[in-house]
Amino acid sequence: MTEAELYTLYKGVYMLSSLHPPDHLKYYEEFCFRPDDIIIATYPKSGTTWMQEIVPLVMSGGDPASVETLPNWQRVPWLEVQSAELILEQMPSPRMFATHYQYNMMPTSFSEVKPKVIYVMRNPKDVFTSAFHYYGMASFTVPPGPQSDFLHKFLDGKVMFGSWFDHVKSWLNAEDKEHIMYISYEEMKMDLKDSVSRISQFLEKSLDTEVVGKIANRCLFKNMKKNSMSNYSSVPREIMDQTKSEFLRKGIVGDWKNQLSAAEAEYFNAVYKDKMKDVKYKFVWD
Ligand code: PPS
Repeated sequence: MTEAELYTLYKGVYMLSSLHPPDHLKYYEEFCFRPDDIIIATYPKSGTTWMQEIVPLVMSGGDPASVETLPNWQRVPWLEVQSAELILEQMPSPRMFATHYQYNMMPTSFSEVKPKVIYVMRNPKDVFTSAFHYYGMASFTVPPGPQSDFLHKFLDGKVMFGSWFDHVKSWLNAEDKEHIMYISYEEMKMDLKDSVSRISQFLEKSLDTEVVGKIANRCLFKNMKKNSMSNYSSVPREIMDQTKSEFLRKGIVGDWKNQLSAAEAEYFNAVYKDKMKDVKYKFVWD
């Protein structure tokens, strides 16, 4: 299957035609946010599922009921994917949503209401590595083909939700940054307790140290991997073939070193340097 068969160009980026048909995109365009909504915004493969575990636990004060009974896509639904079972307008406040949209794709109501956003970033070489395996196991994406081909597609933004560079730059250049928390996958790996604590402060949810510790423990890779509500094990094999690559695959920092050749890493670095030359943000991986 090719890009032309599986993707639609929407606001200049590739979207999956099967998951995001025109009526879903229109619905999102007209969506009305509430001031107490919480949005997890990510470029794919940057830590979305992880945050879909952390934020509900923070908001419930550590009560695991929702993460034990609801799949991640129901407890923190994607705004660009609508399902008949879930009417977002009927969800009680505070609602939690995920989105892979770039900042400039967000609808009018978002800039008017300014709900809280947690924007998760990850070293793009690890995002590439994770995506390469994911595109190989998810039947709704264009198969990655040879790694060198996929590398060019990734660096040119010819993949779902467009270019990593455009995505990250769009959110870093957002207006009204006081309602956006920026955090990286790497910081979460380095100190999950501290990350949970910072997230709870940003969400104005006061938690004692013991609860923070319990949440961090639940959200460790090895523990989330066992949670059938978060590991995509209920998705049929025809849609996600986890015998090819697990959704919760390795969960580490720096796996790109096992994936990219020296020449590929050098090329990646050169593109990165050029595309990120005007960005002042200090990334953990730089
Ligand atoms: S998606 O498809 O965009 O929703 O994917 P996303 O959840 O953003 O990213 C998937 C990667 O995140 C890893 N992951 C974790 N790493 C560490 N700890 C925890 N708890 C965790 N949960 C998910 C997941 O394994 C994917 O990364 P890779 O490198 O492929 O393992």
